[in-house]
Amino acid sequence: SIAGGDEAPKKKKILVLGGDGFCGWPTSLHLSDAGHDVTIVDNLSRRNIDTELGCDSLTPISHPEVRLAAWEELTGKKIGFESIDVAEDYDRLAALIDKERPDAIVHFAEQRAAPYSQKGEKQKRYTVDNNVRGTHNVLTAVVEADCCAHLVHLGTMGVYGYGTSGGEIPEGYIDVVLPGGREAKILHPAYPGSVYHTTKCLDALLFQFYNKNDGLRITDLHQGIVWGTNTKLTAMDDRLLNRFDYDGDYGTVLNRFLMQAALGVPLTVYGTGGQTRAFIHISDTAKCIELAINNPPQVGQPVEIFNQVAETRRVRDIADKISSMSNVPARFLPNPRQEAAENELDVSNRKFRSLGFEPTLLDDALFDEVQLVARKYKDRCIQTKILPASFWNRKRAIECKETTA
Ligand code: NAD
Ligand code: USQ
Repeated sequence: SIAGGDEAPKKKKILVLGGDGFCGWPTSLHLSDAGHDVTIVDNLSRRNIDTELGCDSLTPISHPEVRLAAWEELTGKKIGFESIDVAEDYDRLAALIDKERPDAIVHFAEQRAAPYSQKGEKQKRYTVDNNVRGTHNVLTAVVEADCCAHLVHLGTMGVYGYGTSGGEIPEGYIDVVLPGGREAKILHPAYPGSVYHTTKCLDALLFQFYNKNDGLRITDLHQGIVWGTNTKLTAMDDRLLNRFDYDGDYGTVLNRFLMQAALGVPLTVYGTGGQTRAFIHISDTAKCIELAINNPPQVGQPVEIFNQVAETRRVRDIADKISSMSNVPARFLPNPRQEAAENELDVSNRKFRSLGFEPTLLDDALFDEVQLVARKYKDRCIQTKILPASFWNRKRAIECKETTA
């Protein structure tokens, strides 16, 4: 059950791990704007990976110090910043949690690109080490500090797998009859489709254990693909701009298509484009996280799981829509990924809806905002970074390289 009734929204002390990233930055501003006392914890690894990949956000993003000073100058509100590697600097993370005793910890601080996680042995190992270790460090630090922080983790719809369930995907749990006849509610089976998605499944088991063993209050948000760039807060000033990933590793499908349309580059549809996925706008990401923070699970309640999605769409339908708006054709590429060519996807988002979430839909004209941003910064695009650059296995790599050579 969603136990919001007895805990009315109040000013909370919130740590936002990964608060310099694409979802974390607008969420930090949203929470600060709502009156919460926010501190960002980030090791800037995402900015370093840009350097490693020879690519950059399409939008010019300011250094965290500049961003935070601009926010204070414009609103009078202060957001703290701690440069801590959640996976590597356990002692500093634990000391921060012990000192601050936050009411809530929002955990975005993971390597989040499926293609990057499949790129090679270095990236596979980094993704597992960074994500699983980071999550476990946070859990251990909360237990050791004996603080009652509510952990709100950004998980993924990808933990359920695509095309495997046949019916509506529930919010986290399914009812089963175990061998011997006992009825039980268990986590939905995990069907990850990349090393990255696998780390989110491993996170879920860590949450289940720490919830059961130590009584931690945890909400896991199974989020769909986030699209859009700016929220009304990041659009207030150029120094607050949010990042826009467009490259083959970090760019996600809808933003990539909108950017490609703005540049007149054929839309990169992988395979038949029959993949159906869940989507949510960046403004709704921030609003849903606020709803989750304001509605923590009760002590003793199992891990709360919400599906953080607005709607589901098929990749080729999105390409058709953007093609007809822009007159830029789609280009069907051999799929660099190992995934079902076609799948249906029906997802419940009843819990957020019951808390008042009114999702922004793809038809709501926000495409214009993304395309305006893409057009404004199109000279920053390195066109050679648009094609896929990571392959799920050797067979996929050979097929793709032969076609795109
Ligand atoms: P992002 O890469 O833009 O942001 C992640 C942030 O975490 C970066 O600023 C990075 O520097 C930081 N970080 C990573 N490892 C860290 C560590 N060990 N210590 C400290 N900081 C660290 O990613 P995003 O798109 O903002 O995604 C945030 C979270 O939301 C991720 O966990 C991701 O799995 C989840 N999510 C994202 C999407 C999406 O479409 N972007 C969809 C569903 C779920
Ligand atoms: N795709 C294309 N063309 C492209 C890019 C992608 O056809 O140019 C296809 C992919 O093959 C895939 C689908 O679009 O079938 C989605 O790919 P994506 O890169 O937009 O999203 P994904 O890899 O699933 O990952 C993103 C985020 C990740 C988050 C996940 C939510 O990077 O952090 O967990 O979305 S979900 O997909 O619901 O699991």
